[in-house]
Amino acid sequence: MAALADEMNPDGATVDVVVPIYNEEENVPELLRRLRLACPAARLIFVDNASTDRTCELLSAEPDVTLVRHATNLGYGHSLIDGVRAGEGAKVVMLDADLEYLPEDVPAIVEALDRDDAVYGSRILGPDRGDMGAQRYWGNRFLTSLFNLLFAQRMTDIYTGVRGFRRRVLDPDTYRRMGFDYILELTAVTARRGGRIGEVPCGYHPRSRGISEMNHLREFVKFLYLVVYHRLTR
Ligand SMILES: Nc1nc2c(ncn2[C@@H]2O[C@H](COP(=O)(O)OP(=O)(O)OP(=O)(O)O)[C@@H](O)[C@H]2O)c(=O)[nH]1
Ligand SMILES: [Mg+2]
Repeated sequence: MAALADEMNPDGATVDVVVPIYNEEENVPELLRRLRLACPAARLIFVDNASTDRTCELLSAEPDVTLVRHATNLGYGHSLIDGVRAGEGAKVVMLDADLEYLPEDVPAIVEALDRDDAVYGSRILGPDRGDMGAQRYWGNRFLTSLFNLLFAQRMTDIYTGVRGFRRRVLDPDTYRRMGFDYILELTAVTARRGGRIGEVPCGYHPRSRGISEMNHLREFVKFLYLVVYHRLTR
């Protein structure tokens, strides 16, 4: 009991949900509603990456939300790292803000963190894998297989947008990659520590609102470089 109390936030939450967010004003109301329903006991930590729309205005009006604000765009990875720093829960779940991933899948990740230090939501194991589109599906399968080969894991979906960690395996001061490539670094460092990265099925509804800003080809090429780099150096 004392150990559990040590792992809690001051407000009693043992789970932090970290949401990196950038220009998602259209998604904020539904995201908040569904997150509160799905994870009523979690601390909700949003990291705004210098949005230029009303994202911040909407979030700052919510008393139960912890809002971290970047004055300039510091990258997706930097947002996740700052979100982790802002919380204290023993379990941390990172969830994209654009509702491509389901807030309703967070509780299964939290539960699975009782078994593994890291648990990723897998679209491949979930009911919506057909919605990924051929390019994204095969690109992700290829990269995940390469990662498995080099890091002795059995993952199916490394580039998912929902993943959880026991806080004790996260080390915010040691990461160097601050963009989308942070996910590769984070996953590689976690795997190199010897832990199995578990998975649970997750849903996936490709973005219907807001604008995708990510350059997938550039991230693909960067991944190839980084996966070999991390295997050789860390
Ligand atoms: N693109 C982008 N997204 C950011 C940034 N900072 C935080 N985010 C959030 O990170 C999440 C993932 O970004 P997306 O652009 O949706 O990336 P993605 O899901 O891989 O790409 P799509 O499938 O095209 O949506 C979203 O919830 C964004 O709001 C940023 O600097 N750039
Ligand atoms: Mg997205």
